Amino acid sequence: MFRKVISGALVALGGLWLVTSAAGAATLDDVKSKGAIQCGVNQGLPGFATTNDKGEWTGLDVDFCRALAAAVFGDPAKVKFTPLSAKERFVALQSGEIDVLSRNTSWTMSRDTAQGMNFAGVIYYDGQGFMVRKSLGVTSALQLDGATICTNTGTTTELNVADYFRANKMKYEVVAFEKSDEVVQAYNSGRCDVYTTDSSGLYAQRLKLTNPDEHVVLPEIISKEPLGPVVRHGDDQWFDIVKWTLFALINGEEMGIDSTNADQMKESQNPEIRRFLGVEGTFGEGMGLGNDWAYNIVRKVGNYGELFERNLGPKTKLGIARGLNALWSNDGLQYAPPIR
Ligand SMILES: N[C@@H](CCC(=O)N[C@@H](CS)C(=O)NCC(=O)O)C(=O)O
Repeated sequence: MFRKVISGALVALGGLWLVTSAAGAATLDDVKSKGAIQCGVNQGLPGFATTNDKGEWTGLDVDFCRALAAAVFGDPAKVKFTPLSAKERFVALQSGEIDVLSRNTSWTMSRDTAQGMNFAGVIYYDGQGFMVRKSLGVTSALQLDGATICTNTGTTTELNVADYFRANKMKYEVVAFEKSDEVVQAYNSGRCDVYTTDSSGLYAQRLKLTNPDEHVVLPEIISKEPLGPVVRHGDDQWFDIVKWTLFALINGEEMGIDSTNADQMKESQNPEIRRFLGVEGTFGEGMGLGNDWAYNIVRKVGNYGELFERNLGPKTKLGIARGLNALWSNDGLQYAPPIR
C-alpha cells in the first residue's frame, strides 16, 4: 500500500529502509491514468526499433510495445516511445521514466537479480558475433589476435569479448562508444578491424555501412544473448501483463491465429482457441485486463510469426531466418506456457 503512495524514495518503515519503485507498484493504474504506455526502445536499430520515412516507429521491439498497448487499451496506438542508449536504458526503467524496456536487452543474471529487473521472456534468441572487412581475408574469429575491436559501452558485448579473447589467448584492443551510430562510423572509417555486437545487430548495422557487401560476419557466435522485454522488480501484476503479452504473440502463432483470421477464429469450437480469444473463460480479468486482451494483440498487431516476418524476415532488408526463433514445434526455441 505505502509503495503505491510514496514513490521514488527511500522509505523508513518500522526501522527498515526499503527502496520503492519510482513509478509506484501499480504500473497498470499509472498507465491507465496516463492513457498510454511509455516504452523504452533503441535509438535506431533497423528491424528492432527505428523510425521510417514518415517518422513512425517500426521494428520487433516497437511492435511488442504496440501489442502491450493492444492488451491494455485495445488500441495499439496508445504507446509512446522513448529512444535510449544502452547506457541510459536501466536508469530510465528504474526511475519510472518508462513503464517497460523493449530494447534488444540481454537477459543476464545480474540484471535479473542484483539490478532489480524482471525479464518477461525471450522475444529474440541472439548471440554475439563479429564483422570484418572482406579485404582482411579473415574467415574465423580465431584469426583475430591483435585486432582493434569497435563496440558499444554499457552492453554485455565488452565482457564477452574479454572472455573470448582471454580463453583463446589472443590480444585485442577495444574502442567503445556510447551510441551505436558512433560505433558504425568508427568501423566504417577504418578506425577498427572488427565490429562486434549481437548478431542481429550486425545484420542491422551492416545496412548503415558505405558498402555493406564489403563486409562479412564471421561464423563464430561467442555468447548467448536472449533478448527480451524488461520491467522493474516489485510489480507482479505488470510483470504478468508484459509476460503474457509475449506469450500471446507466441501462442497465437502456434494456434494459427493471426491478424487476418482472428475474427473468424472466434467461431472455432477448439477450446484452446476460444480461451485465447476470450470467447470462453475470464483469463484477462486475472491480470486486470479485458478478456479480449489476446484477441486485441493478434487482431490489431499480429502474432509472433507475423511480427518476425514484417520486421526481420527474408522479405525485409535484414533477411534473417527464423533459426532459433522458430516455434518449438518447428525445431526452434520459441515456446509459451498455455492459457489454462
Ligand atoms: N544485447 C546486448 C547489447 C545491446 C546493445 O545495446 N547493442 C547495441 C549494438 S546492436 C545497440 O543496440 N546499439 C544501439 C544504440 O546504443 O543506440 C545488451 O543487452 O547489452
